[in-house]
Amino acid sequence: MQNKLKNIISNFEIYGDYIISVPFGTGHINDTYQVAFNQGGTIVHYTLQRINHNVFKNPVKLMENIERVTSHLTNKDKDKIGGVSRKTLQVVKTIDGKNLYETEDGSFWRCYLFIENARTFDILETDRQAYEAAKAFGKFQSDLVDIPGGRLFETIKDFHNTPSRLANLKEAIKLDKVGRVKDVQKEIDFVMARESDCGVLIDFLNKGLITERITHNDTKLNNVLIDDVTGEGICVIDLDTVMPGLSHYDFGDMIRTGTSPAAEDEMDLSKVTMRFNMFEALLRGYLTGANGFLNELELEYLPFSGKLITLEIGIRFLTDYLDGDNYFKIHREHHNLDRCRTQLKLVESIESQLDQMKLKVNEIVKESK
Ligand code: ADP
Ligand code: GN1
Ligand code: MG
Repeated sequence: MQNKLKNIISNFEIYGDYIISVPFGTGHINDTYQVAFNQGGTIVHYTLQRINHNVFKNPVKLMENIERVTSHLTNKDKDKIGGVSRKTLQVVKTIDGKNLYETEDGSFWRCYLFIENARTFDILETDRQAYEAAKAFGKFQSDLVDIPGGRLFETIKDFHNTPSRLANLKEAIKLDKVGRVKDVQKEIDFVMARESDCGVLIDFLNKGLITERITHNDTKLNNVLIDDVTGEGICVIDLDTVMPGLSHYDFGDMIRTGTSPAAEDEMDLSKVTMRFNMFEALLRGYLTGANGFLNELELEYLPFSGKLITLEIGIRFLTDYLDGDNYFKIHREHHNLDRCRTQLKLVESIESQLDQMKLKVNEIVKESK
């Protein structure tokens, strides 16, 4: 593998002596490596990623999106020097000037500068981290409001179309490809009891009550780098799904991944809960970063968004479990079912706190007027 990776990275515009590639991160889709070079006595790192093109069918257009987004964000950054910033991902080109390298066997690779002295957290430890990460995502959305060049390419169609995710689950139940339906009736019943929630946000969009925006669409809290020294949310990463979407699904995914003290695949469900203090910190951070661009209905449905996307991701894990684990990487038997169960438990916890969450939104919006 080292030889293969060394060979791939040699096609990018990087000087120095190759040292080593180390697998990095806990993502479910792409393969990520941190690659080290010795550049005149200094060790310099890069991020090398294989794009999963079973999931992202058009890597070329995906990278065009990323180039547009990163150039726009870099232009907005007042602290940058010489066109390079630590606050935005910087794409490293291949030696023939492309932003993507395709191997002979048809896999697609890209490379970024590695951002040093910052890290991501799979489980947030403090309110401050929640505040800073959400602020970075809010600013990200707000900075992209005026991206030039027309609508971004949809890298995955219907990515956050919850009714269509539910339809996929129904199809998987009908086909029962690997005979697992009999073991998950409780989970299926839980989801079906919430069928009417699935279309709420899409219906608002179709009625023109909320607006399509440029959103990140995978705002897992481990997709923001937190600065080791200042504790600020320094850079939003994992840009494959940046495309037209609803701001709710971004805020909702912060609730999903930032409020529970338990891992996404925790088997002890008693540990899964929506911590209200983390919700409040996320809300304050997001509203500060987004800087007033949300309308009243968008604000009102922020708490609900946490419930909806958690249900949606639960539906997706369950569907993949019933399909035989083809989409998300798994590392143990029943991994997708374990992940589904944490999501459904978190849905319950959010449901039981929805009224207080709404009151908190009102309180914070009033404070800022
Ligand atoms: P995945 O789609 O697998 O989640 P990410 O793009 O989020 O891939 O990268 C995985 C992890 O690698 C991140 O959580 C982060 O810790 C680290 N990482 C990715 N890109 C960079 C970068 N440019 N600088 C520093 N760390 C990075
Ligand atoms: C996947 O690649 P990663 O791990 O950041 C998935 C997200 C899910 C998430 C669940 C392209 O994200 O939609 O919310 O897993 N990404 C894609 O943990 O499907
Ligand atoms: Mg990621």
